Amino acid sequence: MSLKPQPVSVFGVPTDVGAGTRGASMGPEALRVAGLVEALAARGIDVADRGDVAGPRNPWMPPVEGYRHLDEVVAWNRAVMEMSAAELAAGRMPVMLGGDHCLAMGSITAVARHCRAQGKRLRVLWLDAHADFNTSAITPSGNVHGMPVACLCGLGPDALVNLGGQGPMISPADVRQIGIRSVDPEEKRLVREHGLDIYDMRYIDEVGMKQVMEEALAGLDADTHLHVSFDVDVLDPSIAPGTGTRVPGGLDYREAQLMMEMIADAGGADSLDVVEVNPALDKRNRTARLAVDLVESLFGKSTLMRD
Ligand code: 5AB
Ligand code: MN
Ligand code: MN
Ligand code: MN
Repeated sequence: MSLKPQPVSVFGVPTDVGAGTRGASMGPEALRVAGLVEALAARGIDVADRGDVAGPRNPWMPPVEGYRHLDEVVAWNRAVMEMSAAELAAGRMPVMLGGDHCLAMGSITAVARHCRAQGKRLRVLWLDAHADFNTSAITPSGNVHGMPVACLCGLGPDALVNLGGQGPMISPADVRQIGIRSVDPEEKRLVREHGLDIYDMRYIDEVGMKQVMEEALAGLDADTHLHVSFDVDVLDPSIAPGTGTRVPGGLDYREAQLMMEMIADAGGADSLDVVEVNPALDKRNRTARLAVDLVESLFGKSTLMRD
């Protein structure tokens, strides 16, 4: 399959209301400064920068009944959902620049509704060190960026599960998680119970990224919408220090690049999140620059003479 020549709309979501460390709110600007929009334009892609969506400030309060900042999380996700839905309806590929990973609830809710309306199948690639499958009952932190996959699968508060109408929006069978290496004890039980398909770091070590991606992308066809949710903490902290929840033992540069290249080879993504870039923790915008480099690979940049 060759890359779909679809136009792209980039938008920023400058908030960290779902995170436990402040600073991911500066992620969109860091990604722009690293040249994300220009890099796509240089590949001949029709790309528009829609600017940033707006939402409430981070009140920086402790969790209430297992959630931190639930009202603010809902407000930001509604804005993300509306922007993503408008771009999908216009036939454009939404690229959401976070912001923390709670925002994937808004983007994926929009994508799931779009798929339903178009009779398409959905495949979500969740690239992350974490499974993000906590609930208010089991979360060790109350931070909603640790809960988006569970909420999308129907395990969460009504305001998030039914953000785009009657949820659940997706099923665990739609999701492939890659790069996982930090799952909380109760979260582990829950991902097993719901049968999430997890390609953890040990599996990547054992069989290699090539086989992992062949398995994660198996069964895609022209009627499948591919959503990629790229949490930069999937990368090893030695190459991507600018993120709030660093876990050692992540993807090295070449593994990450191959992962993105193989997505491009499979036809590319139809929607994308780039989240959890935290410039306050970064060194000279290194993490944002690496994210841009990898997004270029996702859009078909090849290391050899293949493009
Ligand atoms: B991220 C943790 N599991 O729930 C929790 O960065 C971390 O979007 C969540 O993957 C990390 O607080 C959320 C300990
Ligand atoms: Mn995440
Ligand atoms: Mn993560
Ligand atoms: Mn994080």
